[in-house]
Amino acid sequence: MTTTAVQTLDAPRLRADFPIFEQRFHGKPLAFLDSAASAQKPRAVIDAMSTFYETSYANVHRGVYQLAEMATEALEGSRETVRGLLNAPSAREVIFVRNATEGINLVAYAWGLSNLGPGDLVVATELEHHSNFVPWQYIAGRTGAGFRLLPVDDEGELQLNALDAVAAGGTVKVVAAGVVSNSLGTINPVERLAAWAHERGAIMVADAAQAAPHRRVDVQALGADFVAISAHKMCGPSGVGALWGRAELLERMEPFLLGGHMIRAVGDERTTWGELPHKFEAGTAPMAEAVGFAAAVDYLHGVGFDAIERHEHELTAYALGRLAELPWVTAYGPPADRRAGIVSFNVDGVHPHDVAQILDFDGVAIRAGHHCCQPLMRRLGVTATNRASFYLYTVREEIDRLVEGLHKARKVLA
Ligand code: 7TS
Repeated sequence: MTTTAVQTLDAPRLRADFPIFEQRFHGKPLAFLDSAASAQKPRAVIDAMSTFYETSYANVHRGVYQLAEMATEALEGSRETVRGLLNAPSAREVIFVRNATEGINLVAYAWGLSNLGPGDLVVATELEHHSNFVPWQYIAGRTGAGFRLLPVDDEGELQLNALDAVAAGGTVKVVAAGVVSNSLGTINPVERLAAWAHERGAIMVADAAQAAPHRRVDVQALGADFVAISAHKMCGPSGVGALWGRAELLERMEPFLLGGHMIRAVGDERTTWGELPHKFEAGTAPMAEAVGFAAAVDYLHGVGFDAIERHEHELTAYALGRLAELPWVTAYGPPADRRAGIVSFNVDGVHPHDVAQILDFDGVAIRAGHHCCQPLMRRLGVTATNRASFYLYTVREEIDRLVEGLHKARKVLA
């Protein structure tokens, strides 16, 4: 007889790993419902970075002395950990960048400037975060290529049946889409978009910044050509992220940033580029940050991605259910079974910033604004929303405190 173990997680126990929860805000315990903006850090990540600074710190890929070799090993070991996280075929294809935004800019500049021109099209989506929208709009503009948007329906799900119409009249060269929407939590069918892109000879650029913290991101299963993530959204430090790209594309691309470390030989007239990944890693690497990133990945593996996904799904269903009890709240986005742990909503007659302010007095932290998705806000017919987002340390009681706060906000402000 075979049994399938159902992976679960114990959020109250995991909270003890995160020093931030020891602190009070306005005299209240912290209900941190803004992990989609950036996640909190477990002690394991903070300690890994401190230990690196205390025992193994020197600049990498330069020194011949033992300490420099230790630092280089730490950086390259971290790269291997990120490779494993993404199931990338080779660590050469994993480039450390500052964040997902920089990773996408790298592709837009280094691939886009050389490969786009008049008659070509870049197809992004109405759901995109500005990070996977503005670089493409800009590079399309600079190269004379067209920039088109795949629309969403009223629930914020991509309308794949509009793809061919969106692509009419041009040669699609780039399809740029997020794996999970940061505003609505929508989980996008990137595998299908990638197949559609490849049928047309286009590249697929997947923004996995909001997916990688919460679910397994397997670059080979996604079928994308480039995938960008940020460490800070997945319990890692700020200042580091990763771009995965197919080696055959990266090898043919011009560099993005230029300077130290990324060269093979510098002549007075002309310079040749180093091997992957170094060609795309100009300057001193984010060494301690990469070590923290790897510690975060190890931490998440320890908790288990299946357990994280299940936990968030339960919280999302619970939150949507609680919000549905409030006739004066409008929630946006698809049903709980088709989204990650993100809930966007508005309280009738109250500006989202005022709602967030009232909640803050009770120690409840949510985000209010356009969430770097102005095109999506226009599509939804709003200028801003409130957004609560959940992670492995979120407990139901925090959602109850959110709902209590909404009652209060309505009473005081509506
Ligand atoms: N892509 C998505 C889907 C995101 O959610 C974000 C950040 C980014 C890209 C950019 O990440 P960065 O690390 O390069 O800044 N999203 C948010 C958010 O939802 N609230 O604050 C930042």
